[in-house]
Amino acid sequence: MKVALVGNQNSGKTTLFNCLTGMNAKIGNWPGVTIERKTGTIKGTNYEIVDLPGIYSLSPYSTEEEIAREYIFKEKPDVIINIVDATAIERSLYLTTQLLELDTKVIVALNMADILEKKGIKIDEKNLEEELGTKVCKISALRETGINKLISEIKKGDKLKRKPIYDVEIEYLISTIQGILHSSDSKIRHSRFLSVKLIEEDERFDKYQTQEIKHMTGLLAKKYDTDFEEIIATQRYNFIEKVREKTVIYKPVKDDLSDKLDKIFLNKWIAFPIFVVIMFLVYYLSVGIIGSNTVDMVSNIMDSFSEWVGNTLQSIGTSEVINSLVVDGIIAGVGAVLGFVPQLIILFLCIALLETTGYMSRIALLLDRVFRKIGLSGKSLIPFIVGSGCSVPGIMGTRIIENLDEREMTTMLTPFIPCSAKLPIIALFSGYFFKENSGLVSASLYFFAIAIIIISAYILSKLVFKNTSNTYISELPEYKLPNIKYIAKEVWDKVIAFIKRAGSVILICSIVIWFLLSFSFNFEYGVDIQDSMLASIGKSISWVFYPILGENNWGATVSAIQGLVAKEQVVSSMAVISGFSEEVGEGSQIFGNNTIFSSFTAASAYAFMIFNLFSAPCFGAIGAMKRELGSNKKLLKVVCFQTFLAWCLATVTYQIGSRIENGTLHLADILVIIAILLIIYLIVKNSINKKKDKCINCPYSDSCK
Ligand SMILES: Nc1nc2c(ncn2[C@@H]2O[C@H](COP(=O)(O)OP(=O)(O)OP(=O)(O)O)[C@@H](O)[C@H]2O)c(=O)[nH]1
Ligand SMILES: [Mg+2]
Repeated sequence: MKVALVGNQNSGKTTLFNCLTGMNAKIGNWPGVTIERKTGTIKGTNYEIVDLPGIYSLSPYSTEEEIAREYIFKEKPDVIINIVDATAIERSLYLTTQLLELDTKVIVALNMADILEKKGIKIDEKNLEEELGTKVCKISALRETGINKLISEIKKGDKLKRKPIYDVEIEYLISTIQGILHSSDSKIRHSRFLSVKLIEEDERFDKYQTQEIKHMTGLLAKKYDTDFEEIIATQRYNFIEKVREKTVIYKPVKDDLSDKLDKIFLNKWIAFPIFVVIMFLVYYLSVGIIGSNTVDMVSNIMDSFSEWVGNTLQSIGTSEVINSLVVDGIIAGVGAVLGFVPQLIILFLCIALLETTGYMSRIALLLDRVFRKIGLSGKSLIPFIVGSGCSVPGIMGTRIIENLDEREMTTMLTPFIPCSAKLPIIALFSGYFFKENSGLVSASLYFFAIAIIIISAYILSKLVFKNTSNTYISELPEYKLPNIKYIAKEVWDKVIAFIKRAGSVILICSIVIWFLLSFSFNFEYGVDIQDSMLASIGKSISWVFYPILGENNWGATVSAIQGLVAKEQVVSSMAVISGFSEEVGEGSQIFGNNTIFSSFTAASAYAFMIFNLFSAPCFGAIGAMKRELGSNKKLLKVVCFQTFLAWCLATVTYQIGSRIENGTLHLADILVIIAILLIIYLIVKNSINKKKDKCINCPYSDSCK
């Protein structure tokens, strides 16, 4: 038996899936969490159950909606459990009316029963069952109530008779078309659904269309003065309204907390400052407070551990090479990254809170108007916030955006948001160079990233992605108290994934870096670090970073390049390289005196962070971008754009920052730079306008596009 979970976004499908299967699929309080189907088995049975992305109708608009529709039609589930958010019944029943047109058995699961009373909503389950002509079960997926009854309903037959929805004439036309369809193919499935689609003249079902059906539809169409798509939709809504009147009673509730909170969080004047303060707090807590308190402690533990391992290895008689591999390579590299786990726990905790409480959707709505002006949609913000944990799910989350140009632009810009793997870089540099202001500096990078995203989106929507749509966000989830179990699981999963990466990718890279540092190209061990393979490679390309660092620093160069493997690897590599320099300073192991990195200044540190923030993301995220962009050519363009932009921004940052540091920044310089930028802007704008004029007058403009 195959059971499919179908319902609107954010109605609780995945929560029910987890409850029925005992699995741990990702849930979240915003629309579009599930973007791929997930299969499991209902506990205590052998029924296969499939969790699908949320849909609002059976006519898909975006990629993940297509997945849900495909499953229903191609995989032919035996039972559809239609999850309906009982607190928003009118909106949810639209899909229900479509599902009831299929030949598949449908059970309506009225979810969120636990909060109905608080919201003053009373639903007569039996009556609703009569009105819809299908089985209805009141459940709470979160509190796990009503679940056994739901499971027992899956086994039973589908005895209730579906109710007519439309006018008598349309119903008559539908049954006539059903007759025609059956006479040409006696085994045809979903004939009622198909007939409605043929009446609506939906192009996707053209292969079933015949002259006879067209003729009959045309005759009836003369009676109505609008097209059938609209008539069908209106009659569905009329049906839903009648059902609601007969089955739902609303009692006035005095204080709806969600409304009250929205008066604050969506207030015209204070909403944006609140967002800034909240994001500042996220970074202040994770990098600032927790960072400054844990960095020394963790580095002391690591020092003692590596000393102990070194002594133990020596005492059992290992050779110098092996000792160095373990202590200077593996422990230095992996340890440098693991030291940031306490900060990451706080960052993950904050992101999970923003996601589950429903605040993230408020920020999306808040920025919707700004984003739409620059060719993005408010929905783009969801990938951006999910991306502060990791870019990969952020990039995959772009599937919820219907418009192709908006989606590709969001895919391209999501890696700009500082992800958790970039946090070690930010924490390391800001902690050392900006000390008590480290929280402020880290938060500044987050807002800098948003500013660059807005500017890039504006320019890209004018130059490349011109067909953006102006879709707007129409749904706001309720504020919900964070579910401790869920948050703990989220944080745990992400921390474990981070530690696993340290134990695999970072470990292997550390060994490679140790090898390249320990040997020269003649394979001599123990050569001066400046003669090592890594130094030779780094020196040949370090000129690329000269404008960012103000010097040819091969160590920083090779470390930044390793960011392609994993962004944490930048820190790990710096730790291994600095361990190889003569002396390692107290508490400031990487930037202490006599290390390769001791020449870093605040300006080059900030510029280096900027480069790592905006340059091409790690291979994992590049792979995700390839999947979403669907072509290597586009991917190459995107990666080049990101890296070139990163280099330019970092160069400007260093050039201005170092002049501020030396006190040699002249107002005249700034004015000349602004004038140059203005001229470039005018030239670009002018050439775009010229191209536009040319296109308007060109006879091939349509095919050329
Ligand atoms: N109060 C209450 N909240 C619930 C219930 N079921 C789910 N939720 C919450 O509703 C939100 C959405 O749950 P999900 O299971 O992610 O919803 P979904 O339908 O899978 O959403 P998409 O994957 O985005 O389509 C989460 O915050 C859940 O904790 C319920 O029975 N009662
Ligand atoms: Mg889901």
